[in-house]
Amino acid sequence: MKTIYSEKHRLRDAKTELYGGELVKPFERPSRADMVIKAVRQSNLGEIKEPASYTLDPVLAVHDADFVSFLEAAWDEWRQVGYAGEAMATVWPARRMQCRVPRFIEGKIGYYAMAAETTITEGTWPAALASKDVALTGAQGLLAGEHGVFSLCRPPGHHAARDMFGGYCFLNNAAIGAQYLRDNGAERVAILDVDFHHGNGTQDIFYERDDVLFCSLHGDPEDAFPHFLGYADETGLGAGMGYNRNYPMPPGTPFSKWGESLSNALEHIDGFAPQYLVVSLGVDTFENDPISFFKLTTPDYLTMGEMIGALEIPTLFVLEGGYDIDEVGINAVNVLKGYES
Ligand code: OKP
Ligand code: ZN
Repeated sequence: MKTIYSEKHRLRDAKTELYGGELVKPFERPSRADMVIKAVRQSNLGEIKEPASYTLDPVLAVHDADFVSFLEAAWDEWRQVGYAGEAMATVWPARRMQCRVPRFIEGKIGYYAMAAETTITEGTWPAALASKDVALTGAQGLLAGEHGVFSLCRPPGHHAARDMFGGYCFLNNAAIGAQYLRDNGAERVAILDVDFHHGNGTQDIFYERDDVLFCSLHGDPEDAFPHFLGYADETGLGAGMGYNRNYPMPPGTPFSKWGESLSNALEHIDGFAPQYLVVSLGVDTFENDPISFFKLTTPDYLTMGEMIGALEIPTLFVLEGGYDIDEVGINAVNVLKGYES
């Protein structure tokens, strides 16, 4: 399997994340991708390719234009105010307040943020652009007939909604890739999100559509980020009714239980008969992940890959989370190895 990878991920190198009331070094840091590409090399998974460059058109196919313009300009606008720190949201259009985009950057960033932990910094926008190129180049590989491609995206994307960033995400790489497949001939595309966190952004983008099936396995929003989406009763709206499936699971969930949800999701995906599958591949379900609460082990990721591979659908794997720096590479590559076996 080919891996698409860009060194430009390094441009996303925030100094701060708001965590537990403190500003800490971000969990989502460049060394994550270093560990994943190292594991790809050591396992001889296959060729490693630079992404091609794409215009904003495939981005604007899933994100609102005003949101994209905001992301592009946010750091400059923040810097012009003279603030010493990284750009961070501190105020939101909460219940019964006006949902308008204010002029001043402090208001604007609050309008477009879904959480406060994720700062916008100098290289964030170019890194996000490169990350979507990695996803799109992977999608192009599927269109060219490849059976599986790994898009080693960083920053991740699945929390990014049509008009919101946060949860370490800016542009929704998996959604951009899935939409690109749709726009280039595929009638039906399924997205399977195995990251520990609910893919609220991806759900948001496709919620009213029946051409893109979204299935997400994740920590119960009662207990886990993003807390305000990801319940089992969110099944889609309008034409999209029945095309969204959430599998929330409790703290301590081991693979024996998690795998039952996966089997169920895979059955539905199989019944949908998509031309392509996009997997939002987060490995923060790992037992030692510092910010999550499932109990998957390193060999479980091989089994996960085998189960996905049994569907025999051309699959684009898009990297999402995974914060145990020492194991993120081996766990992610195990899924790909399992898929190929
Ligand atoms: C991004 B991805 C935990 C706080 C969680 C944000 C997590 C973003 C995860 N107490 N903060 O889905 O891996
Ligand atoms: Zn996650």
